[in-house]
Amino acid sequence: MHLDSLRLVRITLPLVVPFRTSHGVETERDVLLLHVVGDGCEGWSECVAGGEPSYSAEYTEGAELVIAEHLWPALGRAGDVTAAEVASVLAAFAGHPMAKAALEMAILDAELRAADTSLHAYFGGGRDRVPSGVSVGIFESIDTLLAQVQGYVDDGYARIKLKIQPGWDIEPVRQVRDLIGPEMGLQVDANTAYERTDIEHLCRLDEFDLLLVEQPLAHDDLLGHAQLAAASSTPVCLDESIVSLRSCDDAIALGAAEIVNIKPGRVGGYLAARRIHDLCYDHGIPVWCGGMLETGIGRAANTALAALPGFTLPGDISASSRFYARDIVVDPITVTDGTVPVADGAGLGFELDLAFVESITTSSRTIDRG
Ligand code: NPG
Repeated sequence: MHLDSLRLVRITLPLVVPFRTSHGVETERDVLLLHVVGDGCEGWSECVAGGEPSYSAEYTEGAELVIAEHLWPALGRAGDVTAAEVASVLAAFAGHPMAKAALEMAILDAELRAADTSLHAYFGGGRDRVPSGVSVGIFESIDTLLAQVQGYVDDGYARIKLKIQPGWDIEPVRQVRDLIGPEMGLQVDANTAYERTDIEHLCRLDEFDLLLVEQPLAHDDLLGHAQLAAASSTPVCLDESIVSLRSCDDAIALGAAEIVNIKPGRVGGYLAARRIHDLCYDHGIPVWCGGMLETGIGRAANTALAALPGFTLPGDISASSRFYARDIVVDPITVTDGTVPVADGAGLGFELDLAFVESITTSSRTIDRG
């Protein structure tokens, strides 16, 4: 594709309820959208970086800056580029996987739309619906948590994921397990809130028959996760630690990853995400698709990824209404019988509600090829 211009659009989307994790509370998302034009085609994407550098070092403002000042000019200098070449052109720059992923994603959307094909077909087809899980934040009281969980059970989700942190773990998990019964899938996510010295404590989660415990220790503590995996009967799943194909390969070899959460933004894009899926599949390691409070753009692409055969566990691909009163796509994702449809329209499979995007735009700038 010959790249002509890139528009960087910032929008603010309020969350329907505040979302608290071990990192803090989010009440709205400051989202960076990318609109790439070239060769008579166009593509959109969203950058999944959050408003603050808490989940990872990336954040919206920084992502916009590095794209505008470094990544986009480098793509311009590279001549015509395909989505498959974006990662190698941008490899000269350290870090910034979410910013890089957003550029690859917009170019991929443009290419697929030009070819009138979907990301689902590009990935080889597969299932046309995937199981949907919901992620539940931390609350002031267990009663409030139970009321929220009951609402999601009534909505028909296939599994519940609870955010945990020291002081909010054994008791909330026990009561949620009692509420939803022994059959329903339940898992927990600590977002790196524990230390190696907590391994014995974390083993107390074993009695609740969880699908997995996600990223209890620091992102760079593969050995600690391997020690927990050896001590605990609950499968250890890695999220923040998996930043590349190599880190995934290492984690599997060390016994630190019995399950892997794949988030395209965290690993530099959907094409790297696919390769990580293939690696895990070859090793018999189950994977599932994580969520980063995406709008309908990212959620559509996530459904296509989650249709691959190694995604044997429900993803964090909840209904749009779980987080947003109004989405920026025309056909927001909904959950039926615990599943969501895999987007199969051309490109990443969404249709943007441009008028709504415009109405919530806080800044917009267009950069030419340069
Ligand atoms: O459904 O998108 C969703 C939310 C899933 O809990 C979720 N995401 O740590 O996995 C996580 C968490 C997250 C949200 C991480 C936003 C980073 C940013």
